[in-house]
Amino acid sequence: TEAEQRLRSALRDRRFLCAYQPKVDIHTHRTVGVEVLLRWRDEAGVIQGPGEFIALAVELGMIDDITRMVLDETVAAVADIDAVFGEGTTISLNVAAKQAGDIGFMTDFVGDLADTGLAERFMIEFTEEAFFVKSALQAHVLPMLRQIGAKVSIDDFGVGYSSLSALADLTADELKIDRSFISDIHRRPRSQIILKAIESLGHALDMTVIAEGLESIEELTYLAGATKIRHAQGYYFSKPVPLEDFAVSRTSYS
Ligand code: G
Ligand code: G
Ligand code: NA
Ligand code: MN
Repeated sequence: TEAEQRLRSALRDRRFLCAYQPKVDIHTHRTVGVEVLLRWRDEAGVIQGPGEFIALAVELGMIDDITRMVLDETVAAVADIDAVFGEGTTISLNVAAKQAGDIGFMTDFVGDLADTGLAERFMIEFTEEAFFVKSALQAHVLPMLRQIGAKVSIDDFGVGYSSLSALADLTADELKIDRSFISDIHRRPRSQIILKAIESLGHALDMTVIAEGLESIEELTYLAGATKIRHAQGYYFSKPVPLEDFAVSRTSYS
């Protein structure tokens, strides 16, 4: 297909690049981490989100190469990441659901991560969907990551179908609440009740709880005043953009 051709040529011509989005402490406004999000420079030079490309890459078996490329680029950028966001900032990478259950791929990936000598700097975000392959994660993948000192995040929490059972069996460091719960939270009483329940569940299980998709001061004020959620990520602080677009140091967002 045409989309397939574009994907293959983008990989060949190195037209993929990494965008970075900070995770910020909503009380101190200090940057606590950064998520790496794949971008693609189209034929006209415009930077595009992955859109359907991630799903297509998974389908075509190209996602493993893409994931390695993201790891390589990020490792090469560590000094610059530290310069922008602060020394030792945790760096989060996404792994697709299908990869999470592929023990061969995950073994190689964890090996690559260990070889960088920087495994302790990294957090791997698995979408809730990945927790469908719970037994592989629990028995193999999470212990391997823990062994090398990398952290684990449960991404997009609350919108999948296995949320609570995943939490029962899997140990993760971070619980990232899906942005559908954060959007206009100050005006949605029923969502507020659910959000608070998720937050207390996460904290009771010893996880860092982070709100995804924070866009407005009203949402921030609500989170800071009515919940114990400490971390947030979203357009309110910064869109995901290439590292060189952070013109000034962003160790904090006050
Ligand atoms: O900005 P946003 O459009 O980046 O991302 C859209 C989707 O693509 C999200 O679900 C995100 O998790 C996913 N995504 C972004 N970068 C990567 C990546 O490097 N690997 C994988 N597997 N998914 C990614
Ligand atoms: O990995 P994950 O599926 O969580 O990907 C995060 C997605 O959310 C990316 O597509 C990223 O660009 C997007 N995103 C990050 N911050 C915001 C925000 O404040 N609002 C919205 N609508 N999307 C966001
Ligand atoms: Na993510
Ligand atoms: Mn997410």
